Amino acid sequence: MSAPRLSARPPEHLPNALVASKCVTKLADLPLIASGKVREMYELGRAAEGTPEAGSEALRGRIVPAAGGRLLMVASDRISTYDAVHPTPIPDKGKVLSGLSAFWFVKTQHIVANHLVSATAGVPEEVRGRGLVVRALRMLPVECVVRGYITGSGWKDYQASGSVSGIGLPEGLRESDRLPQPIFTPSTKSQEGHDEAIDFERACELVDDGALMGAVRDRSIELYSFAAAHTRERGVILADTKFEFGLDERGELVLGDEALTPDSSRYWPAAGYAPGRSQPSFDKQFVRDWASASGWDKRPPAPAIPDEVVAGTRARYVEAYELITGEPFEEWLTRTDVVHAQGAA
Ligand code: Q0Z
Repeated sequence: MSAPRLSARPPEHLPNALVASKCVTKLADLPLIASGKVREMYELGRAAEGTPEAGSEALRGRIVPAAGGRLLMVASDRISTYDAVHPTPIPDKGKVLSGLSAFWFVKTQHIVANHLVSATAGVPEEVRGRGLVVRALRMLPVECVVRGYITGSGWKDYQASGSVSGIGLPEGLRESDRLPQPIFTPSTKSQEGHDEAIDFERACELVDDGALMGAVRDRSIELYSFAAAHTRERGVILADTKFEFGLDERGELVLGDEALTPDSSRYWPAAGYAPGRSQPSFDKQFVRDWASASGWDKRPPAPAIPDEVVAGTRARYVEAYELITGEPFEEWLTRTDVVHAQGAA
């Protein structure tokens, strides 16, 4: 029995029609190597010739990059609620998310290295603002969740057992309460594509390196604490977030994927925060409220979103960008815009 082939080519089982529908015309040139519900990852090639690495199959098995390889990570305007993607895009959502990731990568460099290479050079014009050039990494097979507040699956686990991810918590916590200190609650993708909570010991086994996993946990908590303190001063609570790390060709730990975006984090407006109930999502609450009231049974296919809900949701994403970064969203668009020379010499 041969091991699954780890390839940087689009999977053969993906119908061409699907690939074509997911690729913006120009990007059809680039090999699509991973796609999620709302974003795509393309291979850009090698920055410099290096020894191609076979990659360790004990590790992720998603993408095994050549040493020095570059990827293009593209955030779409698609939005999902209740695990289903709506057919209606939220204009500029992808740009807001890529702008926020880039902001946090720059802002947290002192905590841990990250995979961001460029938001401009090497980004095809049609995905400017939404696309980030990143270093290809060997991703660790663990999702690094940090929680500063008790909500979602953490709240469910706490109610059932008094602990989350093997970490005992004080008695008497209410839903959405702030935790005495942030906790690291790793997870792993199960077959169904849903996250499966694991404890730290299991994460060490999966990564096959306890010291590395200890560093991953410590960096994750530091990243969360730094970001949560920053957003709290700007009226936004960072309840929890998920990081993904990888190793570069030198074996150094590098923060990858998206970072501290509303899609990988729970952001709550600080105004109106009250423990004892679930909190409204900063970005998606309009869509959730409308979807719940619409009578949709929350099973795919998700319904089209009305114009006023799209507009309100877009405004929330832009507001999140501006509150968190402290700059007008227009600045990000300008920084990533291609300046077309008009008869320039
Ligand atoms: C990220 C994902 C996305 C679908 C693999 N720097 C990296 N090197 C190697 N692999 C990855 C990264 Cl970020 C990697 N994902 C998650 C992102 C679309 C899946 F944009 N998977």
